Amino acid sequence: MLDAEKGFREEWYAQPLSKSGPVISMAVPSSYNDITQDKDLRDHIGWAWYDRLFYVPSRWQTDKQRVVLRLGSAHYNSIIYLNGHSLTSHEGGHLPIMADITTKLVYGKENLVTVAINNTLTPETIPQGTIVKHNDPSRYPPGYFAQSYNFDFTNYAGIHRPVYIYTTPQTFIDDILITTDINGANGVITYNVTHGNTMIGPSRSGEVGCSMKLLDNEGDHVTSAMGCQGTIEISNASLWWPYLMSENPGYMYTLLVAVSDADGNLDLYPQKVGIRTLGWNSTTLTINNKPLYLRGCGKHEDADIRGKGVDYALIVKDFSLLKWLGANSFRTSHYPYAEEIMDMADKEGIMIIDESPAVGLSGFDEALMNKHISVMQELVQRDKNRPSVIMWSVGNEPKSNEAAALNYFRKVVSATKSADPSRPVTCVLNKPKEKEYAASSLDVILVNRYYSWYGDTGHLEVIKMQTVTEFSEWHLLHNKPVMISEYGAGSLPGYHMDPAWTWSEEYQAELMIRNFEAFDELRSKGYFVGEMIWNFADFSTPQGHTRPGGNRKGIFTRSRQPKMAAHVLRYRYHNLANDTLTNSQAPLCFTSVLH
Ligand code: BDP
Repeated sequence: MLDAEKGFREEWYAQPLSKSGPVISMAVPSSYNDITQDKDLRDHIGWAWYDRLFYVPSRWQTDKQRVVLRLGSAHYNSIIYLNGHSLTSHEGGHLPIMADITTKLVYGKENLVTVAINNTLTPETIPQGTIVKHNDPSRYPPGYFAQSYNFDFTNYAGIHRPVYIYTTPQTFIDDILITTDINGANGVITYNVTHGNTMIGPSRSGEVGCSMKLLDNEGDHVTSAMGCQGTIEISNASLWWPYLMSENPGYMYTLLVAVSDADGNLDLYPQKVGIRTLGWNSTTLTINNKPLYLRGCGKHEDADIRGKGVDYALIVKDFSLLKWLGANSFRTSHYPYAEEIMDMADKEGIMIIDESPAVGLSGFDEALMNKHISVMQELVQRDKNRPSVIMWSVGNEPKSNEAAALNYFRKVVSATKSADPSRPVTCVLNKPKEKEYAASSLDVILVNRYYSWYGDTGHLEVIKMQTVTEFSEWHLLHNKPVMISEYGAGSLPGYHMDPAWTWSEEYQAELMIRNFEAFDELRSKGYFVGEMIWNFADFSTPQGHTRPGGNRKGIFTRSRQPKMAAHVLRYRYHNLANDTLTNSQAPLCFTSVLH
């Protein structure tokens, strides 16, 4: 029988793991599931242990450096030890874990970091899951259990994002909050820098001062300012525009923040700043006062071998494909993505609907709500300064037909708005609008609909009618902008059937074209603000008889090769971009989609 607590009881963290038993090599960052030939490791439920010895120079101590350990994310529940002592713990994957380790290090020697990670999901975790215990001894071995969960992607586990140890001076920049505005042709940057001080060594510090230097995207000096809070106005500012809405999308200044004290400590942080405004009302979303139409994809962090591990080549490839498609946006379905991905989005001018890991929630009690609010606060804290983030999504497809969802979503949305009043807040819905309790709290209504796939399968001819009716009614009911956040069909690359038949490339492509007819009619009504195909690429799911090798609704294969659907979408997105440009009088930079 499995002894889940063995590692804690035997204090595996007290020495390198290899002293407690056999270890295997593991890549960081990566999910551990698909790295080896071992089925038990792929399907593992429970604790996994990582460790690493690392050398710390004594210079860091003589220079009185503050030292920080930062994990980009680890999934799901992590306990971190340093040199055999408990350091910190974190619940939830997809968001960073940080700890000041200055006084816990041994300088000029090797140090040991140990991380215990548990991927078990329960009704109290976000996302939720259930451990199903099978007690029938005639059918299952003793103690047999399985993990089940209500979402359609593999619950990959491990240290998914880079781990850093970095230093700062003992007086350091703790946080920077940037907001931006436009005043005629001028850009306005408001900043608020908070700083901290470690108590190592006697400090004569007294006064701490902040100074700012603003550089343009070539690194040339624009202006300077003093003070930890302030406003900078830039004449004839270059604004942050989305891809295909300007000749120069993703324009960012660098605010070089300097914090110094009387001891001569100087901490510098180059904060990227994209100047843009967002607006929303009952029909429209705007960026820099121009109406927005989102042409995008739902995505996943997903690849073979690596699972959800950060992979730089894949990030660049995905952005290259998004731009090839003419997409201007994606949703980080169904959890916050790596900061490396968000950096690319800022730089390339790809707009993001930034989603929390709250996928498929039900239950809606107070404990879950408080946890959900903390996750939203962590997410806002991480991504608040990113120009690419144009909307927060508190979750995907909650069971919001449960009456308790009303109060629950009011509070989660309102807490998100207090954390960041500058962006609209949504939640991706799929319940019938007649009995739905989250929508009334949202700024923009996002709905997933799979006409002619999960319902009326094979009847592509009903898509237009059903989609137009559905989305018009959502708008009528709530008087808010609406968009389709998921639609699509599975297809097996190379499988062709004409007339179209389910799972063929033709069916997927035709389903999209029928949807486009509906979207165009809805757009002409003036409140339909975007469309996002499900999904950018095929992705891994739990094994199941409706998931041949995973979810096959990708317009690209898992290895990022286009299916017929990708060409169809490319044609539409570039045409839409061209339309938007003409309508908004923005400079034309249409890329031909003809081969
Ligand atoms: C939607 C979910 C998404 C699934 C998709 C599907 O939001 O996670 O992968 O359905 O069934 O309901 O393909």
